[in-house]
Amino acid sequence: MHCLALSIILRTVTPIVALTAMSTVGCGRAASAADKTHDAVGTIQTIAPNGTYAIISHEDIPGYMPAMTMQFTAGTKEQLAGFTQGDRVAFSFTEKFVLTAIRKR
Ligand SMILES: [Cu+2]
Repeated sequence: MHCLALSIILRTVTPIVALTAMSTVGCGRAASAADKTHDAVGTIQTIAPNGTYAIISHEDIPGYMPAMTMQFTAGTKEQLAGFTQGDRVAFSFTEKFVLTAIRKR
């Protein structure tokens, strides 16, 4: 009886502890330059056949980059599924040019 109750409590508490630990780590790193993201708007020129990157012509990003055509790495394997050449997109990316978000506009 006690073991069952403890097991239920542990199952309930563990994900919360894990989430708290993750958000604590996230907060500690939030100020680092490597985690900084930028927002941009552009047009997709190419999607890699394996979905690992996109070449996007982006508009001027004030204070960061002038308009140019460049490669962005997909953040996940699924991220660029459903996008194709010519799509107008709004997207965010890290200082290493990894996409953190992308949507059609
Ligand atoms: Cu650029």
